[in-house]
Amino acid sequence: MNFVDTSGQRYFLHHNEDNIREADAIVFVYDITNPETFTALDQWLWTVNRVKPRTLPKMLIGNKLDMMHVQAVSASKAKEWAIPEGRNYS
Ligand SMILES: Nc1nc2c(ncn2[C@@H]2O[C@H](COP(=O)(O)OP(=O)(O)OP(=O)(O)O)[C@@H](O)[C@H]2O)c(=O)[nH]1
Ligand SMILES: [Mg+2]
Repeated sequence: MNFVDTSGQRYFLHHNEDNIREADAIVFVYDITNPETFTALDQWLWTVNRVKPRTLPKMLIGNKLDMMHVQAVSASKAKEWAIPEGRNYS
């Protein structure tokens, strides 16, 4: 199994289409202390959905759980994002 770690920077968004095309699953990771990383997910999802069938397995992970004391994106908000299309949230 190969894992491809892409840059989260917006500049690279459209430079990832080959990686996305070859993927069997996508893991979206955001930083629970940084709302911008959460709002950026929509653009990533849009790009993924544009090049792959919407049925591609997807998972959302909230990173930096050790920083819960400065959490800025609630788990319920993350679940709201994840659930509509059957995406898993961990
Ligand atoms: N406290 C804490 N810091 C973390 C955790 N994971 C990553 N970091 C820190 O967050 C910063 C960014 O981590 P990266 O792994 O570079 O993040 P990235 O999403 O790969 O960033 P790009 O590749 O630039 O898109 C670094 O300073 C890491 O040490 C975590 O679980 N907890
Ligand atoms: Mg990185």
